[in-house]
Amino acid sequence: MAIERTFSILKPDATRRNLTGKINAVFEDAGLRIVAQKRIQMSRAQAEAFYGVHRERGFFNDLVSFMISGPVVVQVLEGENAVARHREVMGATNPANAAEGTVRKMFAESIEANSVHGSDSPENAAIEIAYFFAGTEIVG
Ligand code: RTP
Ligand code: MG
Repeated sequence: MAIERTFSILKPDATRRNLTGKINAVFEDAGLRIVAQKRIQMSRAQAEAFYGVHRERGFFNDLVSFMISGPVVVQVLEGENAVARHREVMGATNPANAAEGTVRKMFAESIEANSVHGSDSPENAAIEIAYFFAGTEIVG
């Protein structure tokens, strides 16, 4: 299995409740290594561009407002099959449907304030990583 990288966000509901360490412990226990990390306040323009694929969805404006409602932690995770492994431990988008032991089951407040983001394909992971990190900021 090839070593892969994925992009991860700890969302404002997670930073607000001081859960970044607990969530990252779940990722590390799942075999994912944090190879880049920074805490930022996203601008509205930055969040709108990041979620551009969802621009036509009814939840878009609320999602953008939520994502800029407080600091987030953006990070790059590395490991075997990292994209799929990360999504597996994040759990379903809606915490009501998330499996036991997943981050969203344990920590998410709602379908919107669901604590974490993870890339959905290796191709999107590369795009999302490049959106927030210079190559020199990633140390594997
Ligand atoms: P993510 O991109 O954050 O890792 O989550 P995902 O793939 O599981 O979900 P996606 O469909 O890409 O949606 C992105 C984020 O939008 C919010 N959302 N709200 N109110 C709603 O019906 C609704 N649906 C999605 C969530 O914060 C979701 O993570
Ligand atoms: Mg998604």
